[in-house]
Amino acid sequence: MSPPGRSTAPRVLLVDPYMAREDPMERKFIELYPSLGLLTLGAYLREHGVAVEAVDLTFSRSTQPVADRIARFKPDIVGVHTKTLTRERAIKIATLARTGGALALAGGPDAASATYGYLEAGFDAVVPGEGEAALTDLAHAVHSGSWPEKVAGVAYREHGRVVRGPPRPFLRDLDELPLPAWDLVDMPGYLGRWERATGERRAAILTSRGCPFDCSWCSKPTFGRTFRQQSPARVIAELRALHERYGVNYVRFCDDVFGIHRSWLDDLLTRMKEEDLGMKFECLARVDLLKPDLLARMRAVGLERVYVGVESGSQKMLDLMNRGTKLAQVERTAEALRREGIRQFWFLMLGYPGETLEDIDATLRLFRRFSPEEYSVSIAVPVPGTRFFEQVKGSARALGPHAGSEGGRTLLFDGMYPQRLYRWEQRRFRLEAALGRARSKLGDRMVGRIGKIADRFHKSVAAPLLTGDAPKGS
Ligand code: B12
Ligand code: SF4
Repeated sequence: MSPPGRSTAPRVLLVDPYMAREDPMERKFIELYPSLGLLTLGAYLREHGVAVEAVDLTFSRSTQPVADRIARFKPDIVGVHTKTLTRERAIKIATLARTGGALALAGGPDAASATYGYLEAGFDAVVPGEGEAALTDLAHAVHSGSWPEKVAGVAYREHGRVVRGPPRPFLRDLDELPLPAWDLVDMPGYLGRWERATGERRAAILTSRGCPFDCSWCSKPTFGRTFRQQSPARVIAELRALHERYGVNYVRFCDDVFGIHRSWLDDLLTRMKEEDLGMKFECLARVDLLKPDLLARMRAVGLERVYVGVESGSQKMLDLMNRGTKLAQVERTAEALRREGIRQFWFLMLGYPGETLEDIDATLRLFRRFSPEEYSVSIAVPVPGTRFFEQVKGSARALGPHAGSEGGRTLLFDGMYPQRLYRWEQRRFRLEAALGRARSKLGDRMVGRIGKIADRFHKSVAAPLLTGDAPKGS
């Protein structure tokens, strides 16, 4: 691939096609962080003799920066990070790569679950799993003129079907990963944006890969149910580097589930306290792991906000989702979070098969009882590869090109009730959240009365109309 006379190091251009201005969610949440996958890939490649550059389109308006960089850097490989939301743009970048004489390579969650689609749409190859070692080997192979077929962990297309190279085992020790190559992206841009919005310099960090739990709707195409974590010492080294190099004073732990092993977390918290970096933090965790005494410890070390997958206020639904959590644990955790003054962000899900109006009401009652500071109520998305998808695939509608915006907002399979009912239910949660916020101004009695009127209207007018159970003539 590379012309004679070029430097001996292979060249890889990494691209994040995500553009914040086009993310429908972005209007609500200002949560922008560079892709940790790409930063780690970049650092690992460098450590293994590959020249790396990156184009992160997060703050861009077009793909022109990619075309410009391909022309200047002349990479052997253009490696694109993929999410369903950015699929169309990723495909456009594959064309730019091939036009520029580079191998077009896709990796990341969407290419892992739709490998064939990416290959058919113009990518030469896909890394559907962990990327560091596979991409390093591929870069050296391509640079020396061979084709991906010999490289473990790489998929490509041959005679119209996907051929997967030999399987590649996961990295055994995550401590071997170098610190992310933050210099590849516009860290001052990200940090400045956070600072303007919150007064804090926020960055993301990952301490583990994978998740051993088995929620039936969760898609985990890259790491499956495996779980590996870095040592607390390695995590501290990364926190220190972020603090010293970039003045970061707030971190988001981006693990699928933070602190799965209590002894590990206790060790990390002790070290964070000793290190005294003065950093606040937030994380996503499960209610069964967040014991009240642990929350108190975490609060003392700087925990500000926790994302919790509450999902439903009905135990029957939690069981159907194979969530492995109990309502009593949700209640205990929500109470402890309130007591400790830690912000709680609840993830709730509507429309999962088996859910009745009574189950939705139970979720609303739970929400009303605890009034989390932040929340998101999505409509269950049957992602291919999950048990949920298998259950509803007969009626599932494929995620369209705007899947990122549809996912979670639109009913993508034949659910128990019509689409309009779920839209209405989402509005009920919005009203409930607004009432919760207005409680201090309106007082408990007034909020209670409005809530009761809304409930009566829902039960006697809206629900029958929206589900089609309205008496004739109504
Ligand atoms: C942390 C996180 C976030 C954070 C930070 C995002 C970021 N910039 O990294 C926040 C909250 C901001 C976020 C936002 C969004 N996220 Co998010 N997020 C995650 C989460 C929990 C971890 C991501 C991560 O760092 N993983 C660890 C790294 C090491 O893994 P990785 O990125 O997959 O990369 C490895 C391999 O995939 C591969 N690889 C990746 N890219 C490439 C490229 C090449 C060329 C190669 C060879 C290999 C390769 O190698 C990497 C290293 O081994 C994942 C779930 C998950 N476990 O992956 C969801 C996840 C990635 N997010 C998802 C979504 C949908 C979003 C949003 C689109 C939501 C929205 N706003 O609508 C946005 C998009 C924002 C963006 N910038 O892209 C989905 C994507 C699903 C899909 N098929 O598209 C996931 C999988 C969650 C899920 N199950 O639904 N997210
Ligand atoms: S939803 Fe969370 S806890 Fe459940 S399997 Fe997925 S990552 Fe693990």
